[in-house]
Amino acid sequence: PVNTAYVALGANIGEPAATVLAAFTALADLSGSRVLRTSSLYRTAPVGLRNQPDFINAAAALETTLGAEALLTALLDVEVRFGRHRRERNGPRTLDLDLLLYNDSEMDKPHLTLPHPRLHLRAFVLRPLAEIAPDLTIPGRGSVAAWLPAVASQGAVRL
Ligand code: PH2
Ligand code: MG
Ligand code: MG
Repeated sequence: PVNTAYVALGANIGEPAATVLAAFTALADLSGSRVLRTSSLYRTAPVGLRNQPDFINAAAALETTLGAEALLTALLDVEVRFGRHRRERNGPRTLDLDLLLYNDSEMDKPHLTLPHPRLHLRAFVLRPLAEIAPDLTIPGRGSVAAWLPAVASQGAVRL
């Protein structure tokens, strides 16, 4: 069976823009998967831990035969290949790949919550997601478009 998944990409160490572009290719190379759409890159102010470099964020839509858990494992493996070391929560990272949505799954497991619990509150996720899927509905939360005004004051510059 073919599934649709949305992934958020983020980076703020090294060469973040080049990293995010290379990560699009890494997503296309995942087994049983193809990339349907990729967003522009966005420069965004750090949310959470503020004393760190701006981020480059983007989003991608995938079609995949991987299950949600297998896809998550594959995403974490890509992060490691791009040199990710987990230090402080919300701290700087060479590459962060977050599984936002998987079909219309709603689940809450220790390592995987779907939809991503904060996706509708963050411009750095919503803006790129709205670019590639303006009509998307976030299960349990309503349309992506409806949440955009709520994050309008957060800095996110499309590059
Ligand atoms: N990721 C975080 C915490 N804060 N801020 C921005 N602008 N972009 C991110 O990708 C980001 C963040 C945790 O993953
Ligand atoms: Mg993450
Ligand atoms: Mg994240």
